[in-house]
Amino acid sequence: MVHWTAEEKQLITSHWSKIDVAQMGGDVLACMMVVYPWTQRFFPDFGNLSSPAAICSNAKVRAHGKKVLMSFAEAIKNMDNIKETFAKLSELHCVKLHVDPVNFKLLGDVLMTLLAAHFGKDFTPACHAAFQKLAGAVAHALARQYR
Ligand code: HEG
Repeated sequence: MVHWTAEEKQLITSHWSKIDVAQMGGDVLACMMVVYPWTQRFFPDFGNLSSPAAICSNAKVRAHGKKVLMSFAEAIKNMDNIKETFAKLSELHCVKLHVDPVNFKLLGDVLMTLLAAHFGKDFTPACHAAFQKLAGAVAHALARQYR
């Protein structure tokens, strides 16, 4: 189990409360699809993904991104129990969708970049480290069914 210090928990919850999950979620998923274009193939029903502009304004991309970040919110509510919280989602991503777990990490990296852009100087190294640890725990929990 991942151990969290009181400072890590505080940094994560205080910053998380200041983001717009729908906006950030849409941006994260769109950015993942633009920067790592092979991830687009998991979403064959999403319609027009023909350019960065098309991806960024695609309503299905944005709605799915919101869902993804809402499950990060669940992780934050259940920080001491992330593995169990993601048991069902792990089954979906591993057994049904066959998403290569490398992509979980890439999504986490995109989230770090966008959090840094959003918070600027307030995204201190300690804050970055805490969110990196959270993204790592989420990726690990999602990949659980592969192990
Ligand atoms: Mg996944 C569905 C969360 C990475 C591809 N993803 C979902 C759902 C959630 C979720 C909450 C909806 C589940 C449901 O409807 O029951 N995804 C999630 C998280 C992460 C992640 C927290 C974090 C790393 N997903 C991820 C990556 C890919 C991917 C990296 C592919 C590159 N997710 C994927 C697909 C679906 C979901 C194809 C099904 C979409 C659909 O058919 O609606």
